[in-house]
Amino acid sequence: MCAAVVGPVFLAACTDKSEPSEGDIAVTSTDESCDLAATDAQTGDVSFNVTNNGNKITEFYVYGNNNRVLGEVENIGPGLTGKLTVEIVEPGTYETACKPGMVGTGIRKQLEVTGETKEKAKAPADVEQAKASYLDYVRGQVNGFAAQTAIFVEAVKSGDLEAAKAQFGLTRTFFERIEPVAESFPDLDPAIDMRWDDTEDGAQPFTGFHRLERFLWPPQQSDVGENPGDVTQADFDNAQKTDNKTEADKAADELLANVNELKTEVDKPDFTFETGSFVKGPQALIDEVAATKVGGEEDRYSHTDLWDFAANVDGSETLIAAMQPIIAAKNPELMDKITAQFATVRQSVEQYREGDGYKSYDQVPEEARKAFSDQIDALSQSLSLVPGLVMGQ
Ligand SMILES: [Cu+2]
Repeated sequence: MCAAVVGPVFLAACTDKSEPSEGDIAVTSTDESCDLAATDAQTGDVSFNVTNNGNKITEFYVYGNNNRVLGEVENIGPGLTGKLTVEIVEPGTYETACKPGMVGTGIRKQLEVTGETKEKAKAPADVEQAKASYLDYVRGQVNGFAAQTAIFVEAVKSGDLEAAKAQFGLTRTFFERIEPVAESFPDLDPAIDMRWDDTEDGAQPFTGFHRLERFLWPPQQSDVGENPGDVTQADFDNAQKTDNKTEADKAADELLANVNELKTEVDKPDFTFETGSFVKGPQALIDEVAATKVGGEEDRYSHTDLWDFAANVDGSETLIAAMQPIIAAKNPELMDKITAQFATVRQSVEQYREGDGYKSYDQVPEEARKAFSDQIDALSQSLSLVPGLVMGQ
C-alpha cells in the first residue's frame, strides 16, 4: 500500500515541491498531532504546506465524500516539508489527516470550504482521451483480479496450500498494476493489502493478502529481526497464536468480499479519477518500488516481491503508453529517455525470472537491490517531468 493518485470527479489533486506561497494553509505534523493554521478555505485551488516536526515519516491527506482520497502528499521525512494542492469546487465539510508513521487512519481534522460552486479546470482533450483508454485498462485489471482472487481463495479454503502458494504472487499482480487507483479507496485498500506494520503491533485486525501470506508461509523464529524485510517478534508471536485454518478461511472470505466490492465500485459507469492524479501515476507507481518495497517488506513471509515490482513497472509503463503521443509530440528526447530507462529496469527484473514466475527475493543480493533502486530513482526523475509536460504547464 502507499500512493493514492485518484479522486472523485469534482477534485483535482497535485503535489509539487514548489515554495510555500501566501494563502497556503500551514500544516504541522508531529508524531501525536496535526495542526492546521486555518480550518476554513474558499472553493478553488486549496494549497497546504505540510511541515513534519515529528520523528517518523508522515503523510497528509484530504478526503471527500465516503472517505475517498482527494489528494495526498507522502513520504515527508522528519524536518522536511511537502506541498499539496487540491482543487475543491464544491463547498462543504472535508476531512484531512496527518499520518505519522504512515499507519492507521491518521489524525483527522475538519476543513470547512465555503464559496460558490466552481467549474472544474479542464484538461486538454488529448489527455482526457488518454485517461479514458487507461480507465478501460483499470477495469480489465480489476476484473482479472476478482477472478484470480476467487481461485486463490478457493485453494486456501479447500486446504490445497501448495496451489494457494503458487497463486499468491500472480493474484497480486492485478492489484499492484493499478495500485494507485486501488489506494483511492481508503477502507478497501488496507483491508486487501495491509501489512503487519499497519496493525499497530496487533491492535488492529490483520486482514487481506498478507495475513494469508503469513498463514501459507509461517514465519520461523530465525526470521525475526529489525530490518524492513524481517518479521518482528510481535508479528511472529501473533502468527503462532492466531494463524490457523479457521482464521485463514475467515480472512479468505473477507478478502474475496473486499475484492468484489472494489470491482463493483470500479465498474460503476460514473467511476473516474482525477486527471492531475492520472498524469502523476507513472511516477507514483515507480516510487512504490523504491520507497516501500525494495527492502523486501511487502512480501516478507513469501519473498514474492519480484512479482509486485514487475507489476508496478507494468502499471507505470501502461500509463506512459497511454500518454506517449502527447509526451513524444512535446519532448521526444524525454520520451526516448523514459523508454530506455524502462528497458533497463525491466531487464533487471527479468533476470530473476524463473519458470512462470520470479525467483525468491531473498536470493537477490544487497548490491543488486541497491543497483535496482538506483535505476528506479533515475526513472522516477524522468517521470516527474511528465505531469507538467502533458498538462502543458
Ligand atoms: Cu502495497
